[in-house]
Amino acid sequence: MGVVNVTPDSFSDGGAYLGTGQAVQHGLDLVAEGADLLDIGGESTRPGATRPLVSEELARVVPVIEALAAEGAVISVDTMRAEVAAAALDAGAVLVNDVSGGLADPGILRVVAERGAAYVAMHWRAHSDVMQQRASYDDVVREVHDELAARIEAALAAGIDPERLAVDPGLGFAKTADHNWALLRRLGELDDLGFPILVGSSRKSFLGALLADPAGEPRPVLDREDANTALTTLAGMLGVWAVRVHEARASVDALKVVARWRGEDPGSTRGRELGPSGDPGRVDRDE
Ligand code: PMM
Repeated sequence: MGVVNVTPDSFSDGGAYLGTGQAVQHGLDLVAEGADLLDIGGESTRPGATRPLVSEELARVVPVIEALAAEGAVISVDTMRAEVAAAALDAGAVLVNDVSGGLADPGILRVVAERGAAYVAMHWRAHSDVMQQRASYDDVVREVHDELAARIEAALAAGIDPERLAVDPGLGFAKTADHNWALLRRLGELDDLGFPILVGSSRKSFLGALLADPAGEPRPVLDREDANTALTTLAGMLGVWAVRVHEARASVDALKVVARWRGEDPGSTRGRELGPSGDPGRVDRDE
């Protein structure tokens, strides 16, 4: 999943692709690098961020989704709002990536269900301006597991197709670096939720801290790519469904290595798809 942030303030690429034309070109570049899915977002969720107006978010994402869908790209919309999700699905998106897992705007679950769209429920506790005050856990992996289980229940109760649902531990959202590492180390404990897992570690500050210079200065965001590729490899080996990344090529290469190492077809990094509505189950695109 390649990230296209159409925002002025995302932490790693804020403002870089704010114009529709720039965002569309960036999306096409990600597809050319091998991204299977493009995640278009119009709201920054960096720690401390305040929210855009609904009208601003719509104006950012809808034209980009329309243009990229017209080019044949598979589109996900990164939004917590039912109204934006509906407009994005109308514009050609097929998946709603909701970092709040339905907590910010419960109406989003019904929108996804009614349209038969796919849905990613991420672990989340609060909006970005206050989320780090909620980064307190006795056992982060158990609590993320149980809180995701509750979001799965809500999504299914709203009528979302279980074959079109994935979950995400939400690295960096109400989590410290230690919490993120615990979740990555014990990612397998989320398997019993029974849904495909998406992981988004790309460029996040826990990697900057890991790679800090001797004076303790975090590694700049654009220089965290190699470490992220290492995480893509580990995530691939753990069998995650998708990784959410800002640059696709290195992660696609890493997943090809994992596939070959497993004895699978390295020509494809695509595993289970959250299949189109009506499919009996998750399908393998390359079968
Ligand atoms: N991280 C960000 C935004 N959206 N969505 C999912 N499912 N998982 C994530 O980890 C996630 C996300 C924040 O990163 P960005 O500002 O670089 O897009």
